[in-house]
Amino acid sequence: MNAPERITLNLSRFIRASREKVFDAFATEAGLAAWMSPRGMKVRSAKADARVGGSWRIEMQSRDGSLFVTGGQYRELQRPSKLVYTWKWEGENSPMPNVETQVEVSLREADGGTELNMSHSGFPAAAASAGHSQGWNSSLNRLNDLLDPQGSAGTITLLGDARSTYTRTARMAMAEKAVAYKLQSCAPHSPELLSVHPFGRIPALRDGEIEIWETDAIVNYLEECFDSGVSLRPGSIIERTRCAQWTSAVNSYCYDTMIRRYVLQIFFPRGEGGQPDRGVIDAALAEMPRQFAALEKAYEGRDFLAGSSLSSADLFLAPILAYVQFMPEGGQLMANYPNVLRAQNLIRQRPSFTGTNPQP
Ligand SMILES: N[C@@H](CCC(=O)N[C@@H](CS)C(=O)NCC(=O)O)C(=O)O
Repeated sequence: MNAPERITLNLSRFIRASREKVFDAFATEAGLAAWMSPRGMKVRSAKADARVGGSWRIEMQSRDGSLFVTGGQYRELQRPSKLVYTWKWEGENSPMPNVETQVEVSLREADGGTELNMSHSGFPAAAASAGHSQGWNSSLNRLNDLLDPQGSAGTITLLGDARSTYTRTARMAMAEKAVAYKLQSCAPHSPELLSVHPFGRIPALRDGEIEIWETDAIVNYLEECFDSGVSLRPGSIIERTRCAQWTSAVNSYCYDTMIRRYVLQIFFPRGEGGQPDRGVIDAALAEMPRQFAALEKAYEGRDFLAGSSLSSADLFLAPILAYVQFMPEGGQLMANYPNVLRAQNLIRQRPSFTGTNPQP
């Protein structure tokens, strides 16, 4: 009987650091401890006896405390150009029990940095290879954070437009969480954007090979992956649920009324002769008091929508209300809601808001 065919996963990436630094990140305990787990997990312990026949072992820990342990032996070490080592998961959370695979990493000098080519071979099934592809892509993003002078801006790009409220929400989330990124100017439905977002809306996020679209999903990704001590999802169940509730309400009701049928109707008129359609605007203005009344009540006795601290729900609303207040009729209407004004005046003082002004 033929042996079952094994699958090989091939990955490559450019890292803005010398080959020696990249090599050492794979072959020293301090190096491995600093990056060798997907985003959102940490390395609890790392061992590396970097000589041929020497062992390596890593304990990765997820946020809920679960441990994932892997290790193996170094088979070839040629600093700074090549490493070959075996890989075998251990313990109760092993995603691939009793299977030994092999990792081969080659490092080539390129464009002031290192081109890393990796092949991880010996997977018994496509699902196992796909799972490891996700894990490696995320871990290599962390390797990049560690070695690239730009940190996470070396892998994270937000595709969007600084004028878009949703783009601003994502940018505010990154500013609040101190996540470095690049903003790539991109229009809705442009080919570049459609290559990431099937519905062509902005923003979309690229983190290396990982692509995320829909703003709340982007916030979620940041929240799961970057533990800077700032959380945009409240800790208590009720407040976390309020955050989800207000995010949904702001997206489903306020954005449509306040931005799509009011602000955009004035900035990008679609009525007869390229004029704003007054009927559309008046209908939108007529719906706003109900929305402001709900917001006024939510802000009663507090400064944030979901409870006692800033949450992602506030980041969805603030860019919308900034536009509404800027418009003559919108500004007049908003003046009737002191709690809303107080909360907006507060959030507008945050560096995440001032630093993402579309017209700095
Ligand atoms: N549900 C999307 C909405 C994003 C969205 O509508 N963005 C606007 C710009 S602020 C857009 O792309 N508009 C283009 C269009 O509606 O076709 C999200 O949460 O990201």
